[in-house]
Amino acid sequence: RPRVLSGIQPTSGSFHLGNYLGAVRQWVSLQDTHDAFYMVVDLHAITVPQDPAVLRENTRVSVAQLLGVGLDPDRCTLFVQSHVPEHAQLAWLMNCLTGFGEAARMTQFKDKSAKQGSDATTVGLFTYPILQVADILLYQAEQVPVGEDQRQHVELTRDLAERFNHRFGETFTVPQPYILKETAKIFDLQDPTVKMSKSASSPKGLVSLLDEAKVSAKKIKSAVTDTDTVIAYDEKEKPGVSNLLAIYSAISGRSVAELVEHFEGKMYGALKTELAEVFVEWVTPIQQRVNLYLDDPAELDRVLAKGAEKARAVAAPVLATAYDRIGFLPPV
Ligand code: AQP
Repeated sequence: RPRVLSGIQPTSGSFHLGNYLGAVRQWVSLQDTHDAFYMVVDLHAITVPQDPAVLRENTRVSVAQLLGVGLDPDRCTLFVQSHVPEHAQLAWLMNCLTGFGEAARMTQFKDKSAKQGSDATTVGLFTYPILQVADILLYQAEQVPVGEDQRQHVELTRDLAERFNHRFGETFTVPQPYILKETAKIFDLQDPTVKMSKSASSPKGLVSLLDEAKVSAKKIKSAVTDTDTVIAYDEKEKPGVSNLLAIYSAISGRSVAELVEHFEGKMYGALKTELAEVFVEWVTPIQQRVNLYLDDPAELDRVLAKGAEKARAVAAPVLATAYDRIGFLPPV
């Protein structure tokens, strides 16, 4: 079975629809066909300030959500990044192989640091794509299921794997991004030209999985569309309507073409109302399952202990090989 690896930040507690449709949904289906490693990336979360108690709580909520949407610890390896110290260790090696200019070209860093201003931007935020490189290479992952915004980081991973292999001998698998075209980028409901993101300027465009379903339904019903009236898929001319169709299609399993036919002759209001209903029906049982996991902290601990053990069994020998290849004296 080919190996996949991916991670998600525990920064806001609830995942949003972009996280789910762009990445996590694929994680669930890949469990059956791939040797899958998934983690909650708490090391990445501290690249921006975190309240310790909130971070701890959000990490548990993130794990519960991953289980609630269908990850099965018997069919995948689910763990918390800081439980596997090899991530930070391999990241140092990768830092030392990365050019400063190369890191400075990462568009996510440029966007986020521009929003924060240079005094609030940490060196951790600057090097976080390199930690991500280590995350992926530690598991010799062949594919990395992510949203479009992460493509550049997977490219960096490929470059660094090749650089390491070239300088020190064949060591790392060079991974491929696994990005599904239909849900590669889910857009903000209020501004369908920018990606749905938890750091959006207005919360109205963001649909969070754990928000009260009524609140999300209201946001869907007030999504921005356009002045035309025809329900059709056209990302350029009709970004708002196309985004709603992509979300509807992914949640319901019905193709966009089928939905366009279904809505023929109907107004935008019909699409929004129906999608709001479909969303509430879909998210309610997920929220119930998440709550069940949150009510059983002992079970969450068991899942994470087992996950960390399985992850370390793969990561430790890979790190040891990299240490050896780079010329570190073996510990005596
Ligand atoms: N809008 C999106 N469409 C498709 N995929 C998306 N992802 C994020 N937004 C979209 C994918 O979700 C996975 C987890 O990303 P993350 O850990 O970076 O999550 P986040 O910090 O919650 O993402 P945001 O909202 O995009 O964060 P900020 O506001 O910090 O920029 C990744 O695979 C990502 O591609």
